[in-house]
Amino acid sequence: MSDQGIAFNADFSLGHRHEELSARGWTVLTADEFADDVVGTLQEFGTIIPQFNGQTAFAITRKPGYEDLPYSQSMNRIGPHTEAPVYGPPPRYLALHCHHQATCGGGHTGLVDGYQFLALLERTEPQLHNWLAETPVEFVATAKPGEAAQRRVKEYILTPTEDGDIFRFSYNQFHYGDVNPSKEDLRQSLVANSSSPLARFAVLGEAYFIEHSTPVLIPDGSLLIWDNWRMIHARSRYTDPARNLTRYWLA
Ligand SMILES: O=C(O)CCC(=O)C(=O)O
Ligand SMILES: [Fe+2]
Repeated sequence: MSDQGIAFNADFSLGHRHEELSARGWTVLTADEFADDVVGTLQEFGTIIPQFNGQTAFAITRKPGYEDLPYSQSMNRIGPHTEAPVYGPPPRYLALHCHHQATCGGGHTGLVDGYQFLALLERTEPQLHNWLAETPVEFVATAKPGEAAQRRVKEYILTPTEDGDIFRFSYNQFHYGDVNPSKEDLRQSLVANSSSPLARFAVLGEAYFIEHSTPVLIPDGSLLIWDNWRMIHARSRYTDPARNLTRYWLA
């Protein structure tokens, strides 16, 4: 290896990003920190795994057919959620590589700490917290809105594992009974006018997200990585059709 190669590796050490990810639950790598090697860089954080469609890289950009749906390939708002709660386990980390960020004032990826939300519930809503600890919740995911194939799982909102606690939350699931709801599912909310503990949990989670989340507008070329067992994320509505990101799931 040439001296230049050694200097290159030293300059591009990502130790501080690993630290930020574990301390805060999310980090942003600037383009110069990973020098175009997205896959090689992500492999420092985990193993890249297939998503709902079997692909390891998924385009988050506007596609026709989803105009009325809270779906990643629409320009609509997506409510607070953890990714792929129907997986056992869900992807440990999520990454979004931004090719072109929305320039319309929307399109923020919001993040908030789900463990902190649960800790607050334990203090302020002990009965609800107990209910969550004792009651598994069903999660359903249609791979793509309107398709027949579905995954389902019954899991606790917080599942302890040897590798860490897995937190699950899905606005779409709690309101519409599916992580990727269809237009029919959207006609009625299961949370509005419901007094069930799960509906209360959903409302409190949304309120916590609104009050405490950090909106991130990923700069062009940068890579946002977060801990999907810990953080709740969401997306604000946007109108710039050129917004274009690639999503990765890491085990
Ligand atoms: O578009 C975004 O910023 C994130 C969308 C989202 O939640 C996802 O793709 O999982
Ligand atoms: Fe998501």
